[in-house]
Amino acid sequence: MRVITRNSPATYFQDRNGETGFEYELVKRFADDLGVKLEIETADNLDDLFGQLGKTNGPVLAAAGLVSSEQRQQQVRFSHPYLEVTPQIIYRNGQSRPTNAADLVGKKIMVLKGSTHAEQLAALKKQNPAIEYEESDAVEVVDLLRMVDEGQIDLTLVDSNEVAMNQVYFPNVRVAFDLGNASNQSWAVAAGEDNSLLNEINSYLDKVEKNGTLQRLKDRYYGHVDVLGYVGAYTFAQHLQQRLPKYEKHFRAYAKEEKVDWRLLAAIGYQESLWQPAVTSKTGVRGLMMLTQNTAQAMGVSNRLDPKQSIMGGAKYLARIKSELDDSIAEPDRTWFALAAYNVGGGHLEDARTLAKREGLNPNKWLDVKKMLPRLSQKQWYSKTRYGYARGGEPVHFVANIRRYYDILTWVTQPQLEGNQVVEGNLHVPGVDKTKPPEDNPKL
Ligand code: BLG
Repeated sequence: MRVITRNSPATYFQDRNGETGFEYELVKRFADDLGVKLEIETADNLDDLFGQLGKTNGPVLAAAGLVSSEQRQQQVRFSHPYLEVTPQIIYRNGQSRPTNAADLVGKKIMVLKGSTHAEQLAALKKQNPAIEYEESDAVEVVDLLRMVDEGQIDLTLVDSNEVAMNQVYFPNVRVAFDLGNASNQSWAVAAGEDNSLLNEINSYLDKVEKNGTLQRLKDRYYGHVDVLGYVGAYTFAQHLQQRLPKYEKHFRAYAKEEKVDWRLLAAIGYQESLWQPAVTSKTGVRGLMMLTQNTAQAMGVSNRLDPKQSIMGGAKYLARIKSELDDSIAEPDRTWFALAAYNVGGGHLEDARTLAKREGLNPNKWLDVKKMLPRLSQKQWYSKTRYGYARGGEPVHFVANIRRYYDILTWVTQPQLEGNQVVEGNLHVPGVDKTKPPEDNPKL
């Protein structure tokens, strides 16, 4: 089955583990359900995308964050909706905040050529001819947000899901106001009489809506602001730019040495200390990776406040506790168990697994064991365990937060620089090569 999409974090992109993105994950499950092979094609811009879809026969669908509009319905057929989005005017923090359409006058505005946002601005301009805007087919949504973030343009108009996802890259980007009503994203197939593909798509989308798969995907891609809060999301974006570059080379180097993913290590460091080397917890645990005195000693760390040593110790400890986990625990759960053990210790984690078994749950599934961990702080439960009391709620939050940071880090870091090179300061926004100045950047 051929799928036409766009190369952007909300749709489809490559990361170290291969192909990913919200649309990709949704459409891959669909292909797996049908038992067919997926062939992904990317279109450079929206006009191309609709052109490609129109030209083809055979099973082809477009999964590219498309909103059905009257104009588009003349060209293609849309599926049931899977995501509700609202178009939002975006401005730069520190500038005066536009609050209505009249405030768009005199501003430098850019949107994607051929987008529903361009259609919306065209309609506004009819009522208010003083509004000026530019349509570009050389950019993606992330580029537009970056240009606002860096002050190259004043405003853009993008969908709320893109804002939610990209907030963590762009600390200066803010929502000015919603322009118009919510609309729905759908997949599209070529115009025609044959409804067989469209029917399959619709029953698949109905199914993932009912069984919760769709909601889980939405949470993972668009839920950061809900989980981190707006302040947390800006703060993370700021720390990504200001703090991570100082430690990135250590994360990469020791992750490589211990054969763990450096982004996971960096995510632990963020959860532990917000990437600050001199922190001490109430319990006397210290440093960027928050090592206890015992752990530090066992890992050969003489100064826990030295960020390089701390990261070395954290990497070693993570690799060690992971290798000590029961062989029956498979990935990806194995990684979540290792994180929990990093925080609460292997003994208490074992206790929670035992409790899970007693309850008829699966001791090898993180989803089951995380339900048991909080019981380790209740006497009726911990009194019957081997290692006794533990603050079992803490590793549950710990793992959830780290997974969130890890997801974000896998999007913002450049996959092609993985491996043998250790490169400093190469935060990457998909679609834009941040290592090049704007004038050398073919996308801008
Ligand atoms: C962890 C240790 C584990 C240890 C557990 O504590 O520290 N991990 C590291 O040092 C990396 O080795 O397991 S044990 O050896 O089996 O006992 C349990 O003691 C650290 C945790 C503790 C936690 N942070 C890394 O996640 C912490 O500081 N909690 C207190 C927070 S506060 O002071 O109440 O805010």
